[in-house]
Order: sequence, then C-alpha cells, then structure tokens
Amino acid sequence: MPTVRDATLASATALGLTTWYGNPGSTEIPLLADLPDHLRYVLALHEHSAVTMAAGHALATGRPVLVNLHTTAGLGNAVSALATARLNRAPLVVLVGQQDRRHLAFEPFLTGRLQGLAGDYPVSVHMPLRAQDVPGAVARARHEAAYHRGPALVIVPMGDWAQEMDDTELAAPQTLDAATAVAARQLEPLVALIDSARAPVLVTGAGSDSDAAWDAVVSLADRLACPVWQEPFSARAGFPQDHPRFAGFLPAGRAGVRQTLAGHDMVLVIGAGILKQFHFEPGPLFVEGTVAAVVTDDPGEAVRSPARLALVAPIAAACAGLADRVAPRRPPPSPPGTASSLSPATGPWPSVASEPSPATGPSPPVPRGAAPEGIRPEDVFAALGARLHPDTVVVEESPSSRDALQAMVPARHPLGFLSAAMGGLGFALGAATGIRLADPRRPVLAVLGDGSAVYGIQALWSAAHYGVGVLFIVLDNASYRTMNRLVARQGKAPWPDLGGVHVDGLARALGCPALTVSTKAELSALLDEVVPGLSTRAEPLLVNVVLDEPPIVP
Ligand SMILES: Cc1ncc(C[n+]2csc(CCOP(=O)(O)OP(=O)(O)O)c2C)c(N)n1
Ligand SMILES: [Mg+2]
Repeated sequence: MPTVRDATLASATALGLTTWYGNPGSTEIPLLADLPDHLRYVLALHEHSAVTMAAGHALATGRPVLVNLHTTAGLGNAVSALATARLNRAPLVVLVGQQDRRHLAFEPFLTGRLQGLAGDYPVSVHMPLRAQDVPGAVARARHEAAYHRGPALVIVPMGDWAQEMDDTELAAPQTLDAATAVAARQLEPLVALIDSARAPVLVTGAGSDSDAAWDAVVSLADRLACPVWQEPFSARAGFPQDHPRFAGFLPAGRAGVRQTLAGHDMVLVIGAGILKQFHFEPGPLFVEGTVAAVVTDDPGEAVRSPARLALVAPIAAACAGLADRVAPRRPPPSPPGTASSLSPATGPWPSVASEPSPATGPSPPVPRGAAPEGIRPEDVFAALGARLHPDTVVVEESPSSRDALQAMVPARHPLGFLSAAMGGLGFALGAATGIRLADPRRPVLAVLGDGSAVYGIQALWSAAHYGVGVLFIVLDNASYRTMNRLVARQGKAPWPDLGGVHVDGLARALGCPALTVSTKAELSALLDEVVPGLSTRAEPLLVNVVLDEPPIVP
C-alpha cells in the first residue's frame, strides 16, 4: 500500500505543483526527506521570502505554486506575505507542518495553534480529519487557490505522511475549469447604460492585467472613443500605458477623482472595485449625475462597489462582448491647433507623456537645484525608460517615487508593472525573484526604496543561489522619505534617518553581487552595460543608487 506521502506527491505532481518554495522545520522532515528529483525545492532563508517568491512565480505563470512552512514559527513569519498574496490574487497551496496528531493533546514541543494564525486572509484553511484525507485536501487546496486566487492552507501533522493510504477516492476533481465566456443577454443592461451616456470613461484595475483583457479593453475604448484611467494604487496595469487612450493614474482621494472625471457622465470600472482610496476625504466619489458601473471577476470587488450595475464575469470576455455591442462613437473634437489623430503625445486627454494630469500632478520635474551630477529618482527612471525592453517586468516598491516611476516607465505588456496590493513592504525583492525563476526569458527589474529593501532582503540569497538574473535598483535616500513627508505635515518624527544601512553590503553578505553609484554618469554607464543583457542574465545584481534629493518642505 502506498503511504499518505506517496499519494500526496503523486497527486501534487499530476496537478502541476512541481516547484516548491519553503523553509524547512522538523515537523516537515517526514515529507521533505528524499523528495523526488522532479519536484524542485527552492529554499528561502525566511518564510516571508518563501511566500513572496512563490507569489511572484504564481503570478508569472497564472498557476498555483506550493509553499512549505514550519508550524507556528514559519506560518507566523509568513502571515503578512500571505495577506499580500491574497490581495495580489496569487494562487498558493501552503503546506504547514504540525506536531504528530497522536500526541497533539499533550501540546508537545512545536505544537502549532495554526488554524486562525493567518486570520481570514487565506482562501481556505484545512487540517484533514484523518491522515488518509491529506492527499485529497492538498488537491482541493490547489483548486481553491486557483479558483479563488489566493493562499489555501493545509495543516499536516507530521505523523500523517508515513501512514498507509486507503483506497477511498480523493475528494477532489482531477481537473477544475471555470467558464471564460459570458452570455450576451447578461451584457444587455450594461450596453444600455453605456449607450445612454453622453461621455463615458473607462477606469481599469489590476484585474484586467492579461493579454486577452488588454486587447478587449482597447477594443472597447476604441469603440467608445474614450480615455482610460488607471485605478488609484493599482498593483498591476489594467491597460497598455503607452496607448494613446491611456489618460494616466487616478488620484487616491475623492476630491481628485471627482475633479478628474468631472467631464464624464458614466464611469465604467473594469477589473477593480469602485474605487480604491488612501486617506479619507468627505464627499461623493463622482459629481452629481454620474452613473457608475463595474465589471469584475472578483465578487468581493463587485459587492462593495457603489454602482448602478455590477457585473461579475470573466473580464476579457465581458469587455470583448461590450466592444461588439455598444454603439460606436466619434472621438471628441480636438481643440483648435492640435493634431486630430491619437498618439501618446497628441491625444485629446492629458497623457503621462505630454502634459500635466490632475492625477499625477505636473509631469516629472526636471531636477533643479541639485548638484549637477547628483541623482534624483526621476533621473533613474528617465535612464531606465530610455533603455528597458518593452517586455520588462517592473516590480515597484519605492514609495516616495512611485508616481514618477509609473509616469516615466509605462507598462507596455501585461505584467509590466507589479506592486504589493496592500502596500506592505517586503514584497518586491521576493516577487521579482519568483517571476524571473518562473519565466527566465522575461527581463525583470525591481525598484526598491532603501527602507523597503530591508524588509525582504533574504530573497537575495535565493536569487543568488539559484542564479536568478533580476536587476534590483535600490533608491538610497537614507530615509523613510514617505513617512518623513507624512509626519512633516503634523510634527517631528520620532524615528531617525537610515544612515548606516548599506543595502549593497547586505546584498554582498547574502552572496548577491552589488554595486553603488552616486553620479548620473556612473548610472548611465552601468545601465548601458547591464540592461541590454537582462533577458539572458544568470545572476542577480543589486545597484545601490545614492540619491541627492531636496529637503522635505512641510
Ligand atoms: C511592512 C511595512 N511596514 C511599514 C510600512 C509603512 N511604510 C510605508 S512607506 C515606508 C517607508 C519606506 O522607505 P523606503 O523604502 O526607503 O522608501 P522612501 O519612502 O524613502 O521612498 C514605510 C515604513 C509598510 N508599508 N509596510
Ligand atoms: Mg528611502
């Protein structure tokens, strides 16, 4: 008779769970010892990195990835990364070790109170009632992770693995597929709403970041001859940001949204809820008389949206269907003296490439007052924007310069931009590593603040050990500049600056090659050398860019 472990490995293999990320503990040794060679185990030096790397891998492939965590200590370390994985909709099967069930009642060493440790961030948490239910629970977790797009936890007592399997079927399908079509009838109310509007506008979110959805939303925007905005604080690009209809990034405050979208009487949000905010601001989201609708494949986004109509449907199919059915429109007349054809620089709407937008403020400023050779974040982004291949994945974690990065390095292919959906720092280093590990042909760049880099630094060891060719650019302003800006409005900060943190030194200590640059000339020379080879790079490189930024004015 095969064991529970044999049956689980066979089922996991059949379901495509062949790359495992983890950090081992004694409760998982019966599972991990002599793991078959066709299963690849990627070691992370901290469970947070195991989950961020796995999340990057899962987002790059669109398929679930397995994570191995060690009882309370391991799961506890991983919780914020699991929460981020849930918000970023990364499908993960998380096996959590537990003490042997035969003496769990005595609370032996390493007993975990695991069930509620990750709160309600996982899409499911199961500890099978019998050892023989473990293979089925793992298969179900794979389907739950894929269907609900988040981490599904299975807690496995260590004695279960050696138990004999019985001949009861696994309580899980071999294949689970979800519909990707939408019935024409279900689109009719939305078609009517759009057709009755005078000036509709589209707002896209992370949910429409796929080849098929980009194509469909482009067709819809063309049909409606309307601009397309990106939702505030979006973790991914829902529309090609070099497209002439791309209007920019909405502000994360109600007043800014109202003002930006004031000329439209209908707002159709695609692949997001209505509408992510940051600091609370009173007042309505839209000017009076504006009708809002949402198309999303996430029921959670639909149910919390203050909309006239919310449609839960596969986004690409729904948008393609809308594009076929809504009445075609002509573009608004161009103001006198401007070109009539659309191009990123000449479109009728404020474009990131052309003029100031109410969302992002003035175009990225030309640095003034800095030492001629001193580097501002905008210098880095201009240098990157001029060199990066359009297919590059940019993983962002540079809080005080995110707006400039997004404006100056547009996402030109799906997964061209990725950041932590809930704003938790420590995601980018691991996520970039996992993406590149999953897809070694795609150039991958992570842009990190110096503070942010330290939250996920252990992933650099894995990147180095497994020969993962990510370029990590650290913007070294020796501070939590974002926090300093926020606090400056109200008083003095109780925390010091970060002088003395040398991220390049940390990288080298973890086996990752690292350099520091502090002049524009050094930066250009380095990027000229490194960027063209990003798609074939076989080792990571961390570049610490010493910034010369102006003081914060409260
Ligand atoms: C895990 C976590 N802890 C704390 C914060 C709060 N936080 C937001 S931005 C920031 C400063 C980040 O500093 P750095 O990466 O150097 O970026 P800078 O603001 O200097 O651009 C902090 C601490 C957070 N978002 N996530
Ligand atoms: Mg900083």
